[in-house]
Formats: sequence, structure tokens, C-alpha cells
Amino acid sequence: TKRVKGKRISRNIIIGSEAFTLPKPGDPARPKGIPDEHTTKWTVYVRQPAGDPDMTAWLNKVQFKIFQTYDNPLRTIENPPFEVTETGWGGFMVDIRLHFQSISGEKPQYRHHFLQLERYGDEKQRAKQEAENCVRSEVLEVVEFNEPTEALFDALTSE
Ligand code: SLL
Repeated sequence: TKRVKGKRISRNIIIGSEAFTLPKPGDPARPKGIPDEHTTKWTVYVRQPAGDPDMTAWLNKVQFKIFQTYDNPLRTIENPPFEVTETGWGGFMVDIRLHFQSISGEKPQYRHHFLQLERYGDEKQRAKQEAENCVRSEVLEVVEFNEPTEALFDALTSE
């Protein structure tokens, strides 16, 4: 596969999580079928920043490796939204594997994200998290394609 010498293409992604406190066991508002010890509903995700070009031009699928006690802990998401939603009681490190479109000729890349369930930050931040019942933790990441294949270069520069 021919590569474009001396070129680099960078794309941004947001890796993050959101966590919501569930109604307690016995509360009629609590969704059914959730183990009693689960306190929190959470989502871990890979998103494109608002206004950025379509990430699926280069991103083929995302795998999220969640805590091993969950059913099928390696979750493979083939289409957007690239996210996993579950319930639980504790935070842990999520391993994230980014798989690129085959025209890129690129191997998968790894990232990780700590699933933050507890409120954090200063008093004002914690008050906001409590009021919204949402703890969000996000990082802006860069994916770089050094000397991209001609096919990837064409796909990303004609956007
Ligand atoms: C650890 N932080 O790393 C601790 C615990 C696991 C939390 C993290 C429920 C899992 C399930 C859940 O929230 N586990 O129901 O399978 O050891």
C-alpha cells in the first residue's frame, strides 16, 4: 500500500463517561432487573467533538474492555454511537481499542479511561454534579496517522 511521505493527519476524539445515581432498591422509580448492590448507571463512550468531520471515515469500530465480572466484558461496537451503558457499584479502568478502517493499513490503537462514578472537584462542581445527577469525566485525545496510506489521505482530505 502506498503511503504519503512527509504527511501527518490528526483527528480528535473525546473519550469519556457519564454516571447517574439510581433510585435505591424498593423505590418504584428504580428500573427492574438491576442487582440490589448496583448504585449507579453509567455510559463510557468515544465521540467526535461537535462540528468535526465524520469519524467513521477513519474509525471502523471500538472495543471497550470493562470489568471482568460483567457478562461478555469485551464489548465490540461496530457503529456510532460508540458507547457502552451498564449499571454497577464501583469505578474501574476501561481499556479501549480503536480499530481503523482497513484502507488506513493501521493497527489498532489502545487508550484507557477511568470510569469515574463518584462526584469530584470543588464544592461548586460537586453541587452541579449532584443537581444534575451526572458525573462526567472527559478527555480530548488525538489520533495521528503518520505517512497515511493514499486511500486514507484521499478519504480524509476530501471531507
Ligand atoms: C476494583 N474498583 O477495581 C474496584 C471494583 C468493579 C465494580 C470495580 C459490578 C460488576 C458486576 C461493579 O460495579 N463492579 O455486576 O458484574 O476492584
